[in-house]
Amino acid sequence: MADITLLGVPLDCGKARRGCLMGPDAYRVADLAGALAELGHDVHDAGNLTPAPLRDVRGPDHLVALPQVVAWTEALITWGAEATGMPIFMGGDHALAMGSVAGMAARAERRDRPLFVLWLDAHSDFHTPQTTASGNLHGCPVAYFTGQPGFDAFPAPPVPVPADRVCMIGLRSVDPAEKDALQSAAVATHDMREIDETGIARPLRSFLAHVQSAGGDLHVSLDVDFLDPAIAPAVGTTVPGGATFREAHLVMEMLSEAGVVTSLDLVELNPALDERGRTAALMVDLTASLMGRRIFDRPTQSFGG
Ligand code: 5AB
Ligand code: MN
Ligand code: MN
Ligand code: MN
Repeated sequence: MADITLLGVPLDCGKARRGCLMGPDAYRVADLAGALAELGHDVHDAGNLTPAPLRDVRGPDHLVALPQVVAWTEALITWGAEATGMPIFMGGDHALAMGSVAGMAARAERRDRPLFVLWLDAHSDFHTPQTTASGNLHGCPVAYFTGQPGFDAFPAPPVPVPADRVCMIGLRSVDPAEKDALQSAAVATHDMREIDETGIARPLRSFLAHVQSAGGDLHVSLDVDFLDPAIAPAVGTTVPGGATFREAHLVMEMLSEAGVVTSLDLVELNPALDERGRTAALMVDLTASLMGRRIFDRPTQSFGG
């Protein structure tokens, strides 16, 4: 059974629309801790993280809340590098993944293991401070933690994650600048067009085989907008045509059976946009599936790397 630490990260400055700061408490109200404890895990709620002191940092003028995002990134890297067991980062918007992933990469290096990242999102979040048109830094984390240039205001990621260790599933909104950048990087991208045709298991299975054969740690970053808005309305950036209830659960069940997941982000939940807490409840159920809840039990399996 896993030693799980729930860390609240009420970061709400990766974009202009507010509400994600209530995410950690929405997960507490939906009893994420209880759902995981019921599966036999050792669960500890570490409360909410606070950002590092604000520094005078400079960047392109149109960026939203740059000093604040830098301060959260610093605190997350410091916390993550020392973390033990299985951290679950309860967001907060997706700008938190700059620090959560960079921190987990530092920890993986200490354990002498390569870190892989599964990005479950409608968006590729591969902008740099120079290419983002919105100025919203929740659209930039993957470029940051893979070590793309242009993040001078930020602490350098201690151990950049090579782009070929990142797999994106669920894409359906990718900006032109991101497309160009993704084409020259080695990120594995699986859009909804591909999922419609081949099913969601196929790309996931081959990525999990790769992680298993490399003996890697796997960080999963789950953006609420990965899910179809019909089942998950509580997010500011809904895009139609997302993962269904069963597609999302299948991903979580396969991840659990692979036995490689070592950390998780739950991001972009905006409780002010939820309907009677149903999106928060679904995110809790998905996390429970990831941590072993099953219809019928199945053993850990090799995905044939
Ligand atoms: B999310 C957009 N590409 O840069 C931008 O929700 C959306 O963390 C970013 O995936 C969405 O503003 C960020 C248009
Ligand atoms: Mn995202
Ligand atoms: Mn998104
Ligand atoms: Mn969003």
